[in-house]
Amino acid sequence: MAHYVMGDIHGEADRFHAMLNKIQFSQDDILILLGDVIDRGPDGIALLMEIMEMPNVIMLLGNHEYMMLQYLSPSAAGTEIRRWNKNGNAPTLAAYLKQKAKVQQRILGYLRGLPTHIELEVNGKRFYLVHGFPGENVHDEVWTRPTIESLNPIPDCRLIIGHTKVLNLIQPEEKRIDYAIKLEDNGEHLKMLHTQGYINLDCACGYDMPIKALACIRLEDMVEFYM
Ligand SMILES: [Mn+2]
Repeated sequence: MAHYVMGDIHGEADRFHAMLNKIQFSQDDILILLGDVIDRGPDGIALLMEIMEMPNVIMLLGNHEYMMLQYLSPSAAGTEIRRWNKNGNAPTLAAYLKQKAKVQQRILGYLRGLPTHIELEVNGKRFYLVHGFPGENVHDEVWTRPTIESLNPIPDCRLIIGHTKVLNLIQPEEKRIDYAIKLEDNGEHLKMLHTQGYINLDCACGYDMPIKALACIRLEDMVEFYM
């Protein structure tokens, strides 16, 4: 039995399934998803419906699921409509609207019940997992971005996050394209980022970027997997 953590999937079901296969994920294992299962890639709703049926998967709320809930709330404000529209919602919204009302309600109920963080202990090591960064409320935990220098505010545990693309943390904006081209030329992809304060798993899955990867880490031995 092992604990696996995966970063932002953003609608890439093929990569998700290939990763499950690669880690030989079984019913005895536990998988924690750091949120942002939906948007950008094509399969967000199909992925959500699959994950909802997996009893050994713990999903955390990402800012994209949070945006979806706000957008689909009867009292959604104009800014909430525009925000999700600007953030790659098209494939998710189209697939959601094709579902029967009952299924739509099940999806929203599932998303409303998602925690924003989880603390767990594996082999005597403590972990705090969250989509954005530890914070005081839902908004802060799903939206906050660290810098490369940010330290872990939660004592005595390793912090594992998603949300902020590794590339954006390790390169200033004007150097990102050159860096990405160099990685691609070398046949490499983005890897998770280990800083003094946290481990970031967001390797740009779901983006139109040749160097993207879906990242996964096994908490027992901190072995990393990429797909
Ligand atoms: Mn994301």
